[in-house]
Amino acid sequence: MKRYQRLVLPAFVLALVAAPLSAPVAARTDINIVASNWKFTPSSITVPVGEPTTLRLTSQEGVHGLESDILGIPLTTIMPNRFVTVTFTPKKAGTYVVHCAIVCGAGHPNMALTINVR
Ligand SMILES: [Cu+2]
Repeated sequence: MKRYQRLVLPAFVLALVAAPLSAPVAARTDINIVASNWKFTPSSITVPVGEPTTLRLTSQEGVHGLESDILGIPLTTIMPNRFVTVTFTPKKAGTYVVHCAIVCGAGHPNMALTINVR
């Protein structure tokens, strides 16, 4: 065995062994949501309890919003043709109907995102 092989091989084995130890403990859930007049697409999502979820939100038309004290989602304004992200960690399993947080027109009262926490 040449000298460099004796050095490289142990380093390679060490990297394989060490990699799982440095991997993140919990995988983060990322979900894309598109708002329009007057719905969220998708209208229903499922997220894990006790783990962070990041929503990546944009609007196709109109200014909309998302906010939920119980789920830990701060008021997030969703602007047309912009992307905004919000990360939250739901504490309790259940089905939460989160209404649009910004008055956006005739369909506003019925505009909601259902978040299933499992
Ligand atoms: Cu609205």
